[in-house]
Amino acid sequence: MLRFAGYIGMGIRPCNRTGQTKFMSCRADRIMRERQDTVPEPTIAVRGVTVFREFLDSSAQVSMLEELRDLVAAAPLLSPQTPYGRPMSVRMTSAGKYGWRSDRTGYRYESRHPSGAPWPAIPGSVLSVWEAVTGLRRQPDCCLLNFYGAGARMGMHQDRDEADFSFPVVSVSLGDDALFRIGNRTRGGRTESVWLSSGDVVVMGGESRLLYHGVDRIRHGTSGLLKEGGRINLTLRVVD
Ligand code: MD3
Ligand code: FE
Repeated sequence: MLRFAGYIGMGIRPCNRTGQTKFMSCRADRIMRERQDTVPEPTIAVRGVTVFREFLDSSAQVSMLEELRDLVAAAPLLSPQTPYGRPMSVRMTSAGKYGWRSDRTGYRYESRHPSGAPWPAIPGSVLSVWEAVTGLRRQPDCCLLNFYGAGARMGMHQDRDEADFSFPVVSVSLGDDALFRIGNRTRGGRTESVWLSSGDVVVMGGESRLLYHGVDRIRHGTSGLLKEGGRINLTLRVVD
């Protein structure tokens, strides 16, 4: 189901504090053996952020999307407000032990959708990506689903609502192309931008975990995956 089109190098580097380095290298060895008959496409690493281009082929994208439709049916998309009272252009929902929420009172993780229902389980296809690129036995606590319709964007921010930054954050892009911008550990300064396309997987680990980042724009209608266009980004995080 998964196509390991990206070169597995820097991406397989979670925290060495977990004491799983041995397990990791075994796994990396196995992936490399499995990969010997495939031609690795180059993976880009920008400031330690690793991009696995077309990690998911189109059939894997379609089957993941089917699981995401069930997820959104169980936990409908929300239009979050920023703590400054402005509406976010990205619509969001979550799966897993925690969902990430934003409203007038701030950003936080919560155990339930505002409907009162617990968040649905993280789909198996999504957990497979996490396992393949991180090699961690620890599963993520949160799968945040961001939906970008025409004109949606996400301002520069850090992901720092989690307890342990030694765990990586993994992102899966589906649907329309997005211009992703990567900055620095503090706000401002020089940035570098990368276009992300459907099926790309990004790993932010180690030094890159606390870099400012954002999504400047979406090229609406560049992918045929979603009939009405739009982009879905999944971010997987260990929360506590
Ligand atoms: C780089 N989402 O949900 S994912 C977010 O495409 C978020 O929807 C964006 O930023 C999106 O918080 C970007 C890629 C990403 C996620 C976390 C990072 C890049 C990161 C943390 C550190 C550096
Ligand atoms: Fe983020």
